[in-house]
Amino acid sequence: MKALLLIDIQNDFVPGGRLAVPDGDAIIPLVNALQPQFDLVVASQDWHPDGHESFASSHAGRAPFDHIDLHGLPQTLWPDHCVQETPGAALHPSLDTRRVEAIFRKGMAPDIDSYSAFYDNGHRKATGLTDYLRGRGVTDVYLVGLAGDYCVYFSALDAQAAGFAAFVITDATRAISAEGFEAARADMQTKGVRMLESSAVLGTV
Ligand code: VGL
Ligand code: ZN
Repeated sequence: MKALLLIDIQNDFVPGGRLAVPDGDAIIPLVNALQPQFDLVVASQDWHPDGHESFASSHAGRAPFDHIDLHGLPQTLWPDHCVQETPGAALHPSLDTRRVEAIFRKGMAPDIDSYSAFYDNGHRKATGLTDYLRGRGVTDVYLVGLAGDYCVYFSALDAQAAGFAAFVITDATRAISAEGFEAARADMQTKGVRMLESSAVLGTV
């Protein structure tokens, strides 16, 4: 069983949003075209309370993209983004959600960030996605979405570590930084995550 995970395809992560990933919206037609190729489609949604401690605005004297220690974990500080119930936190209106059977929300605990759709950054609390996928008989997990150097990256590592075969569809993701994605790609490949292009899935080589 093959599952497609749609990672954080939300208004705040596309141009015009509060934490825009360059060209982030360009993946959406491809993501929509890919969905029928899979047995199961699941989405994740970054879903922060107002005042989340990953926001620079929660730390006096700090600016977005500063690095701090947050309760013992390294933390990049972000612009306020994906605040619960705001338009920026909504899934992008062009994303076809008709096949999306479940949406896993993350980043709700105010004191810890959560890049992966499977766990918070301290691996303390599971979202339940692993059990959900196992319960559905999933063996292979394909990842698309935003951002390639953060939430797609950490979700792919957790999928592979959980025993799924993990695949990142590289032309259906965009990164906050190109260098960040090159480092992420190298690390993912070292850990067994495979990279492929959508043409390999769509049969349009
Ligand atoms: C993300 C930074 C902060 C992501 C979420 O979806 O990649 N990045 N929160
Ligand atoms: Zn976030």
